[in-house]
Amino acid sequence: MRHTPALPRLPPKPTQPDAFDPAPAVCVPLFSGGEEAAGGPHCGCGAVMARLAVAGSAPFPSATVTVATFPGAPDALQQWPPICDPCASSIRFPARSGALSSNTFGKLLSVTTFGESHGPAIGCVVDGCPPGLEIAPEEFAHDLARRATGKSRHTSARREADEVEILSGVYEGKTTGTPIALLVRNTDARSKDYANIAAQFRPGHADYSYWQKYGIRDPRGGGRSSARETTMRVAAAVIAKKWLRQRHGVGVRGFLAQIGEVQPAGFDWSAVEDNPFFWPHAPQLPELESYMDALRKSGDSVGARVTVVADGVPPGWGEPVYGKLDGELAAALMSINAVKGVEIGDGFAAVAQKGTGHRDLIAPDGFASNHAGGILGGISTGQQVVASIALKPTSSLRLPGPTVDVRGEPVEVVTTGRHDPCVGIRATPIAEAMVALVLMDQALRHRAQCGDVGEVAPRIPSGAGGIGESGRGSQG
Ligand code: EPS
Repeated sequence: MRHTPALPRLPPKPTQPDAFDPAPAVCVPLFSGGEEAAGGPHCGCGAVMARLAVAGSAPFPSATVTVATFPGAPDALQQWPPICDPCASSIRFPARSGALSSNTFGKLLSVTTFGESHGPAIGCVVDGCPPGLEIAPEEFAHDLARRATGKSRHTSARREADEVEILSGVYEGKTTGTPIALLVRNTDARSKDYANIAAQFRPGHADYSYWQKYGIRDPRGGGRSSARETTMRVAAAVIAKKWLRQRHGVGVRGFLAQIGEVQPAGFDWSAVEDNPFFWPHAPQLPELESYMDALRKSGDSVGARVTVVADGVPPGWGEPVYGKLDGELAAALMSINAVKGVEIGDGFAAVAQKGTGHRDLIAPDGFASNHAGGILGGISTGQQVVASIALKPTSSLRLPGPTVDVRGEPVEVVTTGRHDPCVGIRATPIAEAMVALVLMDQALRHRAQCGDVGEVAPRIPSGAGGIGESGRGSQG
């Protein structure tokens, strides 16, 4: 994808000082979220205290800086703008990575989701997508259907249309570089299913922790904690997947790597999209069907493991030390409902390995294995990026169990309604989505900082150890 500006460039205008134009003399220490300054100079340039107040919420935050009145601050510095250059930059981008209530993630590509399971709609704003990417409402249908409920008897029976409306950021079929707002209306919520448990806490569910945190919650379908929210992650990632494919030849795909005790007995990528489980070994499907049928009849639920693989990621994506590619993948994947563990490459198996076994030997014709999951030092190596997640069993069960109500009184809870006996079955497209969004953000950040570096060493081919290349999803 290449975006060509339609008009010739105009000659540059003389630079105008803007509202934040800094006076270079002094520095103001900054504290996000309106906290009081704790003391100490910000950059050793003779600072005065200040307060940074972030108003509004991402993706439309605004920031104001006020010089605090405290003993010793020179009078001349009580008025705006006494600020030095390094601090000015942090004022200009104050809330980008620090949206206060954490409904936004990503830096250069940021995604904000909103909405509850039984509200009128859910939606997202994707900000930072480069202009000129062709995108049409129909392109969202495929991945949203892969994630949707009601597609087989093994998932929730709720039937949502999951139709994406593009509200902004796209003109004549192309992204304009402005925020892309996507909306999906909720059409099949059945809130009466939740009437009996509105004042109770389901064991193993977010009911209790939301209540303690906010003192209020929308109990209908779990409100904001519902997996319904993941619809918008998948929708946002349709944009990221397309950009990654067109711009870098990167493909992101996943599969169900374990359900309960059952593991794939073979591996074939072409089998994955042909069954409702995203299972990579077709001969096991009858066994899985019976397993799930028995589980559903029993009223219980089960956990699962999903693995996501990104092919074609070039070396160099990821920012040490606090923006490591693996660190951001872990955070993004961990933010998916029910996820309790994330592994990159061999993950926790590395605990029992020796260095000689774990290191991925390098030769000019390629890496000999991929225990690292395609990331070293937080930066991609050019091998497959491999991440796996562990999902807990669904906590909404029709089998009774003891709990307490909002007054702390003991009660027995029974959850009726249309729940997934294994949330992992629908998690493959969601995990792919989070990986794609992190990769696109990191790709844009790599271009922003290191776009001029180019390739300084011969690229080592991906080599052995790719998922699906050695018959069983082995990593060499
Ligand atoms: C969910 C409970 C069920 C699922 C829902 C996730 O919702 P409800 O009881 O409100 O029908 O259907 O999943 C979706 C609606 C979806 O689109 O993924 C939960 O508690 O997380």
